[in-house]
Amino acid sequence: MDCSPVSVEENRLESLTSWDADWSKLRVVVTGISKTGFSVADTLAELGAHVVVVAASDDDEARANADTLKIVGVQEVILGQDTSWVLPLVDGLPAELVVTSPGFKPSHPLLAAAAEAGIPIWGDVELAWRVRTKAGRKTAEWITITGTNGKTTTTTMVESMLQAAGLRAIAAGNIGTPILDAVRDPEGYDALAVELSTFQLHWSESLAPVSSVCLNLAEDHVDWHGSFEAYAADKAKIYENTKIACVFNAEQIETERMVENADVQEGCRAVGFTTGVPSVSMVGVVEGLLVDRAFIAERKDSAAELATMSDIGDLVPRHLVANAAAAAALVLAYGVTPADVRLGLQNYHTGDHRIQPVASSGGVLWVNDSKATNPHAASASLASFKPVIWIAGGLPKGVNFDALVQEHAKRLKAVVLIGADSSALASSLERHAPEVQVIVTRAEGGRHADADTLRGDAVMAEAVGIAASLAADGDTVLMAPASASMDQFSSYAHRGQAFINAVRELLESQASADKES
Ligand code: UMA
Repeated sequence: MDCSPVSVEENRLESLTSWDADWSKLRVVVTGISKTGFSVADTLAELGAHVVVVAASDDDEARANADTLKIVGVQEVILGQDTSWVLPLVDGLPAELVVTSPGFKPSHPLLAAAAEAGIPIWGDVELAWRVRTKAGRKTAEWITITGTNGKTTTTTMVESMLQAAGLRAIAAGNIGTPILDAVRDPEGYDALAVELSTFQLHWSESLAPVSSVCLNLAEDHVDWHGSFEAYAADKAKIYENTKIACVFNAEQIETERMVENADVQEGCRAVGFTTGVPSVSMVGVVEGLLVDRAFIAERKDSAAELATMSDIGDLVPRHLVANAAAAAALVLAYGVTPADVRLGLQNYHTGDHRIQPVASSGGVLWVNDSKATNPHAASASLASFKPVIWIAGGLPKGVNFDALVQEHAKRLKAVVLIGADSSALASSLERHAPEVQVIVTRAEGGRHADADTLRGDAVMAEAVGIAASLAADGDTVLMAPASASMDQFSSYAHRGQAFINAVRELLESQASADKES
């Protein structure tokens, strides 16, 4: 392989700042062939670039994507673990650009070789920013959201508020829809609610959002970034070049420091969000109302009502209030009215069985995330709470729980295992969270028979009872099984409903016992 320094035509990449620029025959290596890699290679092929895709995966999905990409004009697709370490040539010459999927660490040999050879590396988000303007299509403003926890909720709330204001808007980015898919929409959008991971921020330079937020900062993804400092530095990039408002967490000084150190556009303001009473230039909460003390003329001595807690939901945990305050600040900066902030919150639904608060009693929050049928989904909900009594287990589908347990061991107070056979999860817990108490329900093994779905209800009632005996003020009991439901329930909805019923029955019986005593 030739890794000698490349002669990128001076300024060629600098001039590539719109869809209509001259991308033809640009030699690009794209890493990854999943969501991101596919969207990047497809975009670049349409732009006339010469593209070689490299990915370690060689499964059916990767091969199907490779076939499609070749049809749309991608030069070559190289699949397989061993070949994925090597930076390939394009048209027999060194690449002029690498566009990487977020899953590739900067230390990955292919990226390290590109850096060594002086080849610029972008992420899909940098590419999307550069192609966002196109003659005959609307150019969307971007509202960007990052943070260790709560990104997806806040991004979805922003989307809902923008849509309530009658704008053509969509949530994209780390949330699941690749940003290039949103940018390439034929009609175009007025605004995009863009969830960004640090992996994506790391490879982004040119973004200039209308408003931006880092919701919070906690140790995460250190393996990818190399250190917590490097992770925090990439998170802070969210604020660079912001045009109107950098929104920070007034309860976490680190995010305010990021704003102070950011290079923003002339006139951009720092706006705080808080779950407490807001100071001037903040959105916060006064007597159960979400209020704006940042975007009203009389902010020195008053605040304007945006919404009530019941506009957000029946049961509103603190982190959801924080997310709503941040989302409100982001869209108010863009010019959305208070009435549309309220309407957006009213329209916003996390949906049944997806991180659904079920009850709050004696300082214990009960949350149903039956839709978390795999470790990744469970990870997202575990990340929202601490300390957690975790009800988990079920049909494991052969997945590995080690990474999930390792990542969240510190937030676990206890684990209650359901499922006909949760030995895989139990052994991960034994290895990676040996200090955490694990209690197994007395479920018998085997699949349920249709006539026997009551067994699931009994299992769940037992799990809820155990969790209640362990829970104390400030704890969250989270049912996020990280596994499918079919071993003991007819569906994830049945499992979720069993949890809801069991919690309600338990709390009712506790309340009547309290009354009697
Ligand atoms: N690959 C390699 N070698 C590597 C790593 C990956 O060859 O060392 C290849 C795989 O074989 C596969 C592809 O790269 O072909 C996978 O790429 P990817 O891991 O970047 O995943 P995508 O499917 O492209 O999804 C990514 C985000 N995933 C990650 O950042 C890990 C998705 O966020 C995002 O929704 C999607 O782009 C669209 O923007 C997921 C995520 O877990 C939800 N994000 C993390 C988080 O939220 O904590 C950051």
